[in-house]
Amino acid sequence: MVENFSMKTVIISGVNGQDGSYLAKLLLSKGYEVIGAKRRSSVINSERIDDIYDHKHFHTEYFDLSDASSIQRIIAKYKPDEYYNLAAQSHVRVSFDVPEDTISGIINGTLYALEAIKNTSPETKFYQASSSEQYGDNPDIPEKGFNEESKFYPASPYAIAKVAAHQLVRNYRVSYNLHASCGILFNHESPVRSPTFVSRKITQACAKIKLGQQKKLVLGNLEAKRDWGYAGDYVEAMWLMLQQDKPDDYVIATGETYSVKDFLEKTFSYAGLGSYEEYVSFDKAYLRPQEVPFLKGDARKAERTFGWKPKIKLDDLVKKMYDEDYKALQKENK
Ligand code: NAP
Ligand code: G4F
Repeated sequence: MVENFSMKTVIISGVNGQDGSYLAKLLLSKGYEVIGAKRRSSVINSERIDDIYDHKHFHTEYFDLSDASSIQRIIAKYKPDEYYNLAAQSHVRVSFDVPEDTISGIINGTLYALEAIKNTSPETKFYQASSSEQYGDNPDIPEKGFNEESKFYPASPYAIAKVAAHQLVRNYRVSYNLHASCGILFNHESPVRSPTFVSRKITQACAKIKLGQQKKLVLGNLEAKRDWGYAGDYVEAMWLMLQQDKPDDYVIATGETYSVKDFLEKTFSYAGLGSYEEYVSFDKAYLRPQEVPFLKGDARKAERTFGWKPKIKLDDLVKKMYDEDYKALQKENK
């Protein structure tokens, strides 16, 4: 039970996920009472939050995006100061395989939370995990990258759902005067990124190859370009958005874009393995029915409004991820 009623209370949905775990740690360090909402799983999958599980200001609740009553229950129970809507089926390629689950979870999960806040806790500030995938294959790319005014051309069930959820948040902000903000975050990675995403798949494979535990790395499209930042920096931006007097939408990005090939080159070179071409092969299973070829974000509004700038860029991110993978694998082998 929450004990200290003078502390600010926050609910983080998807607390088991990459961003949920970074955000929970950040908010505990800022003195919040943190309620982590997670779904039930048949195996324990809370490794990312193991180190805070026994923290006296950290609590967990079960919920599911498909279960309106569970979302209403936790919002009515805690009437949190802030609610971070992070839970989602977040894998773009997988969204083509499970479109209904992805779309209904993202749209309904957002709607249920907004309705519960409107009806039972209208002072709660709401953060929406919007995505650069919403820009999709928009061919009209401003020189500095996509910004808050750029048009959405979503190119997957995931992105279509994120656009709908984004519009829902804007509609509830205007219609009901809720403090509801959307962070349009470009790709952000970390040592705890799931290895089903290309960044961690590469750093982990590279560390295994270096240690003689893997020979080949099988990938899809190497030409796609992404604006990759560090999750630890990006959760700070989420929090800053909710500290503003007025709700709004903000792009969060590094402003630099690199191809998957560039990511490979940087990682294999840092590992001292020479050319990635010796190790990498192609499988069309990793292609998407529709690809997003290019993403670069313009985060100048966030910098102007609340002074946010990324601290870690791609070269350091690659080193950080590779080093952690290498250390963990070495430890496992001892
Ligand atoms: P992630 O690591 O995949 O975490 C997603 C979380 O959502 C997990 O805890 C997952 O639970 C939970 N979840 C999935 N389906 C659920 C359901 N039906 N009910 C309850 N919980 C459910 O994703 P992330 O990278 O932390 O991203 C956080 C949010 O930001 C997501 O909404 C994502 O779409 C969005 N986003 C991410 C990026 C990025 O580059 N990381 C960029 C822009 C936007 P399990 O652990 O049980 O699977
Ligand atoms: O790492 P990815 O799967 O990330 P993607 O699709 O950009 O999505 C991530 O970032 C979004 C923000 O823009 C989030 F909204 C979303 O939730 C997620 O976090 O793929 C990056 C690129 C793609 O172009 C993909 O085709 O890498 C290419 N790729 C090449 N080989 C691969 C692979 N992607 C994966 N996952 N696995 C491969 O083997």
